[in-house]
Amino acid sequence: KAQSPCVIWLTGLSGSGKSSIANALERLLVDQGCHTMLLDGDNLRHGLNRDLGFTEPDRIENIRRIGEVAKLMTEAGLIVITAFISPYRSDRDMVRQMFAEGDFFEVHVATPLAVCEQRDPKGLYRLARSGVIPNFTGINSPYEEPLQAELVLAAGASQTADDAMAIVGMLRRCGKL
Ligand code: GGZ
Repeated sequence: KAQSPCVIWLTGLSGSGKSSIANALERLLVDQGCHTMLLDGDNLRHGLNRDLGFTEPDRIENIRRIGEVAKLMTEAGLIVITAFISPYRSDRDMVRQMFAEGDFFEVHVATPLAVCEQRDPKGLYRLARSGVIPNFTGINSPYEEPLQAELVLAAGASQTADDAMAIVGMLRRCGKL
């Protein structure tokens, strides 16, 4: 059976593992012959969205544009994977509304703040704590946890590969693969 276009929307704190999971998932899908597109900060915030920062209105606009790009790409037949903090519930719900029922999969990468801050791969939490970075998610800017995510990847407990496999399993159960 051919793939059905859909969006796998990863949400979670900085350092939660979204990008690693997104990359591992894309690899698994491509290995099965799927046509995919991965949207993340590297290809969106440096280009289309480079005029946007991290204030509330800018994050809202960031997510709105990403939703529109994801919509175009699913219309082209792709499986779209996104990896953005997307901290506001209303923005994630707004994007969800752009897609047909069952075509939007919200995946909460639920690694706790303490674990993300302990990892601090780019030293951003340290800078946020010391007041150098304003509006840093989890420190002095909110993260609104999903209430009804299609999948919750619990607490930084499992390996990236397992998390990616769990998403593939969900897509299979839902008839997308
Ligand atoms: C959160 C920030 C901030 C602030 C820079 N708050 O770990 P990273 O570095 O690679 O991922 C974070 C990324 C978040 O961008 P998003 O487009 O995903 O955010 S949102 O969905 O909220 O619009 C982090 C870096 O940008 N970064 N400043 N103040 N993350």
